[in-house]
Amino acid sequence: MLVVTSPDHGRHHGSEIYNGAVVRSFECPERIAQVERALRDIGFGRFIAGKPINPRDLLNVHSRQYLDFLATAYPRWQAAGHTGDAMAHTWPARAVDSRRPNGIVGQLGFHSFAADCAITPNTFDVAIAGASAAVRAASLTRTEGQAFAMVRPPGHHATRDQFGGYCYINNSAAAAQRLLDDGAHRVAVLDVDYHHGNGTQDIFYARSDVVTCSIHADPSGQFPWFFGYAEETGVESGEGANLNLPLPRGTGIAQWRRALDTALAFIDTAQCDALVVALGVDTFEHDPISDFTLSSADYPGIGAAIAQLAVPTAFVMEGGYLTDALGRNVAGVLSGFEAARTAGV
Ligand code: Q9C
Ligand code: ZN
Repeated sequence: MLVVTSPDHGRHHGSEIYNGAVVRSFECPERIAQVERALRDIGFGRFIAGKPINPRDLLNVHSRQYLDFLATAYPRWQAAGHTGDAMAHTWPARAVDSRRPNGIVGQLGFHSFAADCAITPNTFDVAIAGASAAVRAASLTRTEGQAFAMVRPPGHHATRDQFGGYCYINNSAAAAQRLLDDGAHRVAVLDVDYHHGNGTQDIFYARSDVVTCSIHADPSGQFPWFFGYAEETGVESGEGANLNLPLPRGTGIAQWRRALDTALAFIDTAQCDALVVALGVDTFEHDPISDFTLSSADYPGIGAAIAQLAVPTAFVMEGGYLTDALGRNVAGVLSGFEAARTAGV
């Protein structure tokens, strides 16, 4: 499988609020270093770097105002006399039609929804490079059949105009849109990260040309808290094109696999001719911020099941925070997928 990299990802490492203190984020450069090591150890894939992105690929999934904000947020933060990472501390809570303030601190709140997601001097460049790799992976599925975007920061929580949950640019959404622009009739995004893919849901919520499906922890007890319920099914022409499969605390592989079967049947029925897998492995039993109980031995079977859809498939790296196991679990999904594809089953 082709592995598309974002070589300078290590230039971004944000901070987050955790247990009442500001700490270095769980979403750290070592994550991708581990994935790369695990893939190289088993001789998996051919590595190529992402290419600079066409701005169109970003404007399809994010507003221009948001992209301009992200691009200038750090220098504005500094110019306003602040130091350290740019973080919001006030949000337009429950005010749907909030005005957009002028000041940098107010705009940080306006364009974000969580205090786990800081902007560092290089955050914008690194996030764009990740999206570039995801879009390139999507394009290459036309000739390759499948590809993996080995990127960070992740993207599935980023909405059209808000960052949060360690995500700034929605890499999976940009990949899905690229597949459409390359000629796919309908694209599915299957989100297997432990957390609900609220950003991807948001971006495609009123559309039927991208079908979104997320398997995740019940948001009544877990981030992103305000999205991810089963009754969120889409609006307008997107009605019925979003499927949420929330699962209880402690979910293990048997229950998780039943949800995957439901998801795969949903995608199959929608007659999608290309697939993006938002690949988080924070479903792992020892993940430090999650509570599902999947084991490393479970991941190859997940990849093999996804291969049954038999459509061009772009995997895009999302979450997974037990760094030591991340490589093994990601390699498990990808090699399970590839083995099933090669066997043609
Ligand atoms: N400090 C992804 O997996 N906030 N994002 C963390 C613990 C939410 C996870 C709270 C975690 C977001 C892509
Ligand atoms: Zn996650």
